[in-house]
Amino acid sequence: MAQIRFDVLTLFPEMFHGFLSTSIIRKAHEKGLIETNVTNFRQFATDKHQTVDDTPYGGGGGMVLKPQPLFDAVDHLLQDAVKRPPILLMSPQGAPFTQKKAEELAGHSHLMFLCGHYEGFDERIRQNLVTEEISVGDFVLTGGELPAMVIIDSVSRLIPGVLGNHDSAAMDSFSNGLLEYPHYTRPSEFRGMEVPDILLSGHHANMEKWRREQSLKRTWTRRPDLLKSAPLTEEDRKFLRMLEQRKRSE
Ligand code: 4H7
Repeated sequence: MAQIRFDVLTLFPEMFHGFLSTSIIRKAHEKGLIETNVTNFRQFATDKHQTVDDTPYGGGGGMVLKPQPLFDAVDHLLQDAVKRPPILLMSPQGAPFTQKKAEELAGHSHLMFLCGHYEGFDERIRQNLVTEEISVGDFVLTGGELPAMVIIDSVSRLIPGVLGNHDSAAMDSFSNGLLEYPHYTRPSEFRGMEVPDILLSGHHANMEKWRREQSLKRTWTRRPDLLKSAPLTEEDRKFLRMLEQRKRSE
């Protein structure tokens, strides 16, 4: 049995085909570690035009997703489920998605994603079907499909066996609370642009120190907010005080 099953409810299942059949996510399926089931909830509409949306009560423009097709789709998908999974609604009004949330979701064996288009969902879907509303960032998209793929991707790579040992999830940015240090590969000089000498020195301790300082400097410059919660050593703090001092004396 797969470690985790993702059910996706969308009007545009084809948006998921490329994503699910590429690279690491494809391999995770092939290894039987993850299972994905994408359903077009239009098939649960009951009229001959397969209507899933309607005009809003109270007037105004735009269309609203009707409750019935989504409630019926969820009932159908969960008819044999022993336990109700978290039912996630992707929306700009949701709680911000973070690495911590990805780790929490990766602890479940089943997740369900509701992806909407149009102006939005009938509020009864939010209140009586959805267990969590999530936003992947402060911007507006035409639908919830890309956010669902973002979440499926970030959760899948946390499932044991999905990543190779080399790019294991414990190794990356955010697991240490800092941004990543710069990476270089051969050649040591390309169009006059050189690789920092220290990385060519072969001196392991110095290279590690350089990488740590580069991570700290990058985080300090680009995302100082992350420094408040990152686990820092006394040596890290000393380096950050040096950066502050250097800035003040500029
Ligand atoms: C729910 C409600 C997620 C979903 C409204 C979804 C950004 C994010 C959507 C809407 C999303 C995110 C419908 C509001 C289209 C905007 C033009 C789908 N956008 N939409 N309107 N940040 N859009 O996670």
